[in-house]
Amino acid sequence: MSEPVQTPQTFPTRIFSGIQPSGGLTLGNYLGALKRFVQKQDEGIETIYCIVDMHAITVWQDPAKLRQQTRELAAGFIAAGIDPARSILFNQSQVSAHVELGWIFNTVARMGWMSRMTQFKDKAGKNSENVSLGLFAYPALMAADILAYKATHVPVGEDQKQHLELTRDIAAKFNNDYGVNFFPITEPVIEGAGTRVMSLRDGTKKMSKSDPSDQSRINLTDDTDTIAKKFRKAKTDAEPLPEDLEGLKDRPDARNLVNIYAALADI
Ligand code: ATP
Ligand code: LTN
Repeated sequence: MSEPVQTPQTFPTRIFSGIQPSGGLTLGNYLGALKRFVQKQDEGIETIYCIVDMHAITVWQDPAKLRQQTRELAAGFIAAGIDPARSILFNQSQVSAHVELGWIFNTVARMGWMSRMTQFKDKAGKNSENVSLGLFAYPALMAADILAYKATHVPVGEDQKQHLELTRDIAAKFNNDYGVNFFPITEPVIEGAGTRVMSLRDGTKKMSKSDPSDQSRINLTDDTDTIAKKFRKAKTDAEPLPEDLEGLKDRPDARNLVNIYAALADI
């Protein structure tokens, strides 16, 4: 892959991030993404947030449901504290520049780079001959989302780190191939507790809005009773909590609950 170059000072600080309207928001989305989106907005930085519907259709979506989920996700952004007067909030399919630049990046990204993307491998599984070409090209469209706005910083959860490294490689290769300094080398913003919230049923798996078990996640629309019940039933182990972090090392389920507590209590 191309050598990453330093972010030149010529690019003003600008935040961009996106969430797919592929189902209801989880506590993982809130702690890993939304909460940080709001913090960046409140710091007075220029913030652009996108409902990435073109990414959602890389797997089958019922059109009427997708429309509904897009509206619900917009409501979720606003409920979490995104203020449309201070942040730009929109859906991806309304701005054709995303797919236009996405095509150009399909010519920049290499097959080898794309084949190493673990999210594709996880989502395609044994079915890789039968998934859409869009699912494979997904990270090039994500790079286009970010670089169409020359965004310098992207807050995301831990699971998106590899996609952001690919975004840096695409920007560097484009700049290098054309002998320009056109795109910034974007920095991921993945910090603090809650960047990787795990399933309440299995502390080694990511909490996900697409997990078949509703018990595995906290939905942002769950009521207080349901949330308390899910935490009480969450998988743990027989040991008491240790004195220090080191003691949580090989205890993924207990570690997850402590991590969630730390993220919510800001400690
Ligand atoms: P799915 O689980 O169905 O793949 P998702 O919940 O990951 O979907 P995305 O739209 O892909 O939803 O992710 C939106 C944002 O939420 C991303 O920045 C992602 O990193 C973050 N995120 C998702 N799940 C978690 C999690 N369990 N912990 C922390 N951050 C998460
Ligand atoms: N792939 C991301 C969603 C996404 C995104 C983006 C995140 C699409 N485009 C641009 C940050 C910046 C995911 O969370 N699965």
